[in-house]
Amino acid sequence: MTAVKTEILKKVTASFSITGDYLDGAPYGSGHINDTFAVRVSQAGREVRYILQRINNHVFKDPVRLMDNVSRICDELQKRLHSTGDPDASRRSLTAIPTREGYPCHIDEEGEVWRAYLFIENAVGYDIIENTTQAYEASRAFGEFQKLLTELPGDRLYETIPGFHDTPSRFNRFKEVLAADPMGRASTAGAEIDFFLSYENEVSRLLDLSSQGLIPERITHNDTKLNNVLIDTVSHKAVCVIDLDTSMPGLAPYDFGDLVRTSTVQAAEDEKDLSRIVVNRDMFKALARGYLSTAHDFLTPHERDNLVFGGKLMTYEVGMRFLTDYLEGDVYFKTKYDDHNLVRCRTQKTLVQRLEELKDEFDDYVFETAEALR
Ligand code: ADP
Ligand code: GN1
Ligand code: MG
Repeated sequence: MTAVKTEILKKVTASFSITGDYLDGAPYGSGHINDTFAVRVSQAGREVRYILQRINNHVFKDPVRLMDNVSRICDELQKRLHSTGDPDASRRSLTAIPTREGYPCHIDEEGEVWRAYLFIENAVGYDIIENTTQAYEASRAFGEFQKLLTELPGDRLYETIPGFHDTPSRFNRFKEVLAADPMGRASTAGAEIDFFLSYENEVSRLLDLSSQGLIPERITHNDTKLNNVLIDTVSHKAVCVIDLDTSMPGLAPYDFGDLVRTSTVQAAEDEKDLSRIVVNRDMFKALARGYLSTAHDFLTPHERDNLVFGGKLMTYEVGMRFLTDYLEGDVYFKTKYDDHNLVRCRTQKTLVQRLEELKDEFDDYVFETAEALR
């Protein structure tokens, strides 16, 4: 993250329809893509927080169209939540604040694109899963997110990153970068490269089922890592799904899959001690129960039968993306040290192996849980 001075945050805050006196602002959260800040404003003596984000325009080529998706999704969520009389509706979806001129984002003198959201208070996102309540709640919330968006009116949502979960395209890109080896790093990642190359015959499974009409396109979140859902600090219920930048057409197993990747192991995504990459069966079961509690009504049998595979595929895919980024010189994900992406890749590789060992047991559990809900 390029450092952002507090005067800049103050100026950017002033460009949004935010009233009151600016107090301060600081980097916030642990996302890998955008630059996120929490700013504090005094409104008639009451401190109010906002989230300001500098959208990564290397990753998102058209932030204005992206914000159009976000507004449509948030409006629909609010409409649906209000219609059920939810007393906490305003905390249950993001609310973007327009600029003073009424635009969804602000473009600063350097061409950087900013947006502002109401800060959702008394709720936090977890980087590492702590208990099965969190697993159940996170998964229930992402299932509900899909459910509430099944009838979104209007055109197909804009694809903010084309081919985001097109694993075969990502596989080809990995091979291209590997062949070019621009940083001369391939020799330091031989075992990882061989591992990711060896899955060629599995990378297109979900897209093949989709093109055969067996798995439908839906509006999915596509980045369902655990810290992209905020959980109430008092009730421990999931409050709000956040990070809607990749919410767009996708397949249900992608969303369940990234939950499996990020919520079944009680270790960090960049854990170096691979003996700590142990899949907690109870976390998986809570995820399955939570997701099916909200998604069971609309899931087709093929979607349901591929949820567990989604976990392996999403873990494989992001592991390969970390490896590709390592080979390319760390141009996509934020990194904290030289081989950070390689370390992340190794963790994902280990998790793919662990998930393969549990595949049959997990498939059976999903099947039985879904049958019990019929
Ligand atoms: P990234 O795409 O970089 O992951 P996110 O949109 O996920 O960015 O935001 C980064 C972090 O900021 C989140 O993990 C969460 O902790 C926090 N955050 C984002 N939006 C809000 C919000 N509206 N209210 C409270 N916290 C938020
Ligand atoms: C990124 O934005 P964040 O940190 O929630 C990435 C995901 C990866 C994830 C790995 C737009 O998610 O696809 O799975 O890192 N988001 C984008 O932690 O590429
Ligand atoms: Mg995030």
